[in-house]
Amino acid sequence: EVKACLFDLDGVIVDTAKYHYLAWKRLANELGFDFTEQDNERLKGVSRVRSLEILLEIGGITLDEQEKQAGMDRKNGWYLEYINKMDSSEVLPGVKAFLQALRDNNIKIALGSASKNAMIILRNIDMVSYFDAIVDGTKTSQAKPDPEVFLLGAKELGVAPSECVVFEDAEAGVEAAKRAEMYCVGVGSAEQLGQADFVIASFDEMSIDRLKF
Ligand code: B16
Ligand code: MG
Repeated sequence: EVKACLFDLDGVIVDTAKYHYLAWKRLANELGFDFTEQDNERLKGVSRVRSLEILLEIGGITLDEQEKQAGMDRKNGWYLEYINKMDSSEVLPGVKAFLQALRDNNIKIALGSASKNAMIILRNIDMVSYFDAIVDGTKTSQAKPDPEVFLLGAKELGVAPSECVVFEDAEAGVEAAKRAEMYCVGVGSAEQLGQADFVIASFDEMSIDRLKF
């Protein structure tokens, strides 16, 4: 029986990937190379440090620890400028209706995001109150595909992993959910999220009935 649903943030509840992209691109350009939207696919669901490492690999650049920290800080400053302008109009289609249906059916709700900026985003889109537990990048030490973020979510909700369903848009996140031994619904393309138990293109396709497997 499903007792809880755990949601990734970026790519599931909102599309902040476009803001991450613009901010990383600006850093890449400052460092003297280009960074395409296709390159950005590699950063989805990946931690901030790992994102920087991938970016530097693409540019063929090495930085020392201090320069890396400065680069991440600059990128995050630009990213914050974007997310501080977000409002509830950026919540992806069908998300609020599905979360409300979960609440009406007494199914618990948690956030399981790698982002250290998750609280700012949830406040700006006015969705903090939907969540019974919020696990984000400030609470975890292991990045996805490590299952830590989802296991911590289940623990905070007081439910067993086998009673949880995870919604994820990134391959690393789907892998994390499966390693946590949770049921996983992919959000996006079935080709890319083959490891998920089933895939929806958007929450307009999702309903409580589809949780009864
Ligand atoms: P921050 P999610 C992830 O969020 C993003 O998908 C990923 O691109 C980003 O690098 C990561 O958060 C860290 O974010 O720099 O804000 O701490 O998909 O796990 O909700
Ligand atoms: Mg994501």
